[in-house]
Amino acid sequence: MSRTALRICPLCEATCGLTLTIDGTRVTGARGDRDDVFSRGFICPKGASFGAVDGDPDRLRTPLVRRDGELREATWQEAFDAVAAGIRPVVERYGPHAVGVVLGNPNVHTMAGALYPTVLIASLGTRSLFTASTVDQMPKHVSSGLLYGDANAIPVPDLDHTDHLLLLGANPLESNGSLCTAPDFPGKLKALKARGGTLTVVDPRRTRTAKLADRHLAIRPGTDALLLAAMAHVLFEEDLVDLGRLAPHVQDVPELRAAMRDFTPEAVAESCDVEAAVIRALARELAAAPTAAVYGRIGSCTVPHGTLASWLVDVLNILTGNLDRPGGALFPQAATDRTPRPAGPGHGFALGRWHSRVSRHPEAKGELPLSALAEEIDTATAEGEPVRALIAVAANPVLSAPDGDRLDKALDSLDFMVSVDPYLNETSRHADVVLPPPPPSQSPHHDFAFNTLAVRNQVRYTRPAVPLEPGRMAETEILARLTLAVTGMHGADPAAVDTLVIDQTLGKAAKDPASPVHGRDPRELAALLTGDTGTERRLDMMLRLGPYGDGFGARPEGLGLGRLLDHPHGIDLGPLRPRLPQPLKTRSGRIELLPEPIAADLPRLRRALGERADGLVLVGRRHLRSNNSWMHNVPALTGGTNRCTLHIHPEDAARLGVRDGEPVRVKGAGGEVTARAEVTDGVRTGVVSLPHGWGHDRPGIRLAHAATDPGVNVNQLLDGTLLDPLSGNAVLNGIPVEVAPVTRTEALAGAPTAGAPTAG
Ligand SMILES: Nc1nc2c(c(=O)[nH]1)N[C@H]1C(S)=C(S)[C@@H](COP(=O)(O)OP(=O)(O)OC[C@H]3O[C@@H](n4cnc5c(=O)[nH]c(N)nc54)[C@H](O)[C@@H]3O)O[C@H]1N2
Ligand SMILES: Nc1nc2c(c(=O)[nH]1)N[C@H]1C(S)=C(S)[C@@H](COP(=O)(O)OP(=O)(O)OC[C@H]3O[C@@H](n4cnc5c(=O)[nH]c(N)nc54)[C@H](O)[C@@H]3O)O[C@H]1N2
Ligand code: SF4
Ligand SMILES: [Mo]
Repeated sequence: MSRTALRICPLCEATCGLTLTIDGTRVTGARGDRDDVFSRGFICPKGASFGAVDGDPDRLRTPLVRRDGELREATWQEAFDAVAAGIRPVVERYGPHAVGVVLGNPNVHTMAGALYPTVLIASLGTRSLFTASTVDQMPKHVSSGLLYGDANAIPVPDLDHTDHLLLLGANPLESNGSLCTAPDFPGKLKALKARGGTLTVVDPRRTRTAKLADRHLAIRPGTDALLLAAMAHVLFEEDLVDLGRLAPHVQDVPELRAAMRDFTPEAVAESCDVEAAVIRALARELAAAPTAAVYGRIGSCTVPHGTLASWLVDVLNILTGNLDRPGGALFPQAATDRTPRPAGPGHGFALGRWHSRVSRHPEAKGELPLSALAEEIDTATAEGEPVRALIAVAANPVLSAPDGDRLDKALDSLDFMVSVDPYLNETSRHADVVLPPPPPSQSPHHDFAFNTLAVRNQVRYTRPAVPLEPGRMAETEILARLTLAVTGMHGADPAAVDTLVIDQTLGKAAKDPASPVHGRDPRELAALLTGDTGTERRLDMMLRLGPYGDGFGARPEGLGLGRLLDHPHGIDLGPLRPRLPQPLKTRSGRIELLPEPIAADLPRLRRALGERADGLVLVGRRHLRSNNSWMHNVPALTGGTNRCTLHIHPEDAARLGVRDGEPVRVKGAGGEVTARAEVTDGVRTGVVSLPHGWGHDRPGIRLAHAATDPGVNVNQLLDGTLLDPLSGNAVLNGIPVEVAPVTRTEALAGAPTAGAPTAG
């Protein structure tokens, strides 16, 4: 006897609504929910494999606690006792900064990850915070922080309405989009073309997205900032700057014009490998389009000038009047956003309020670079204590961050480590305690983060599709108990964490003149909250205080949890709308077009004008049926073209004597790996490509299927020293490598090679 249940897909940023088929407690099928107000039935192969991902037999079912050197099954009580006993002495003896916190990508895909880590970090008081953001989008946060005064104010391209999209370093046909939540991104690009719009893709690889484009520019990796600066130069030079209605909200236009003077198309052409005439055409097309949006992602962020490139993306949208207008790039307004405050000067955005101990990296958004995690553990300095204990939540930095081998050793040297993770993998194998969350079918879902990045305003919530299995603990409760255990309140009622947050939030709102509950009694408000769990009550509170909320009765037709539950397929809140100047929180109250830290970094970009390394550089790639480091254990999603092979252009292969299908050695500053070559003109000359998230061959992991075709860890080629200085973001693309065929004798010696065809 099967039934169906709705579940928002947590497997990528597109947030599609799924209809799950459930037999007993097992998810046996998944299809797109045609009535979902946002995704309208769209599904991809990962979503279709929801049941297999959810029911993976290698998922841990009980906590593990290390005893006599071995991780053994334990009760939740024993596990949290061990956490308190492991972390508290480190805090008491060495202070809170000796406890590191590592937050990985899946935190943005769970309600637990959205609601609890901030409380954990604040109550622990540690500055040793490392997250996936510094191997991903930190440059965009920094550029938004500097331009708009709010690191989370990220404009999103209006995919459904734009006439012209310039897309750099993104491959949404495989990734399904990022910092731009759009179910059926491929369909939206096709619709753009069908309505007569144009798509330009800038990518050193001829990706599936590039194949869809009207124009594909195979840029040299790492040079997008130069290309974009030259486009800004042309806009000034040819008098194409037109801020339109943005004009009263923007400052520093003349200063920007002067700063762009040296970046002529002719000066950047050779570095970028894009002809000057083409760069001029790009700028003219952008200015001429009725509406247009420039959008950059991984390939524009994880490079040496990541912050400058991210800033220039917005600069071009601003100079052409496309920021904050339909068809351009707009600021979404999510249902759980804070009460919008009246427009006016804000506190601005500060960078470098503290520094990492060893390499003196500045903090950004309260975080230190993930690239520096290993050295912060394994290097003693006079500055202060190294990280001696670690709390990792949904993070696999041994594969995701530079120099996994060094981190692997560093993790082994910790006094104590706890991982909240469903798998025993390359990182969690080092933990003294592993706390496994339930599979997604047993968790509630709402997208706090991705709704602030969505191409249409909407709100959806799905309760657990399957009840918690006996012996399981909700991830929200795991994180609440973890917070209590590490802050000296071990054993207290986990509901206390929610109560604390609710009291604080309502207390603040009651004092805020802009809030619909200004002047009301916070206790009376708290009593009005609905929901079966603390998590639901917090969602109810955020919805009711939010921009569409019922204001606890002030706007009776507004949103709350009850209304959301009445609309299981979600509530549409309309297209993105102009919002400026309200989102601005800069000290000037305007868009600060040429902020001082950016101006101070431009000389570095100017120096890059003359640079052109002649060796090979490596870029990454994603595959539709994968997700970073943790989805190689699902047979339905591996094999075929989802392989850890080295893409290399036929000309480079011929020059180096590399043959298709044969093993090649790839050497970088941090180490070397051996992978099978895949000779293809899908990658331009001078560039090779390996995907990340592979290398499942370390001892002690429990990933039976992944271990049959482990692949190699591309991040071993990095030594962790290459960073974008403003954001601390790792350089993961455009890294210099040497490639050579593995000689016959070496091959006979039988080193395992990534990408070898597997049996069956
Ligand atoms: N070379 C190279 N390296 C890269 C990238 C690249 O493009 N190239 N991309 C970078 C990017 S953009 C990112 S975001 C990072 C991602 O790297 P990480 O932040 O390490 O994220 P994942 O590999 O997605 O998953 C991390 C862990 O979360 C666990 N997990 C899965 N679901 C859940 C859950 O519901 N709850 C909990 N608690 N845990 C869960 C998984 O088992 C896994 O151990 O990798 C980065 N590394
Ligand atoms: N199927 C699948 N989907 C995913 C993920 C996954 O692992 N698999 N990961 C998720 C995560 S965490 C993220 S952050 C997003 C990322 O989403 P996207 O940004 O779309 O990620 P990629 O597919 O890696 O695309 C990056 C592209 O940049 C190109 N590139 C590399 N260097 C340069 C350069 O210097 N300049 C330019 N212009 N291009 C360059 C690469 O060739 C690649 O095609 O995807 C998310 N969705
Ligand atoms: S596109 Fe993303 S959210 Fe949609 S079904 Fe696929 S993995 Fe899930
Ligand atoms: Mo990411």
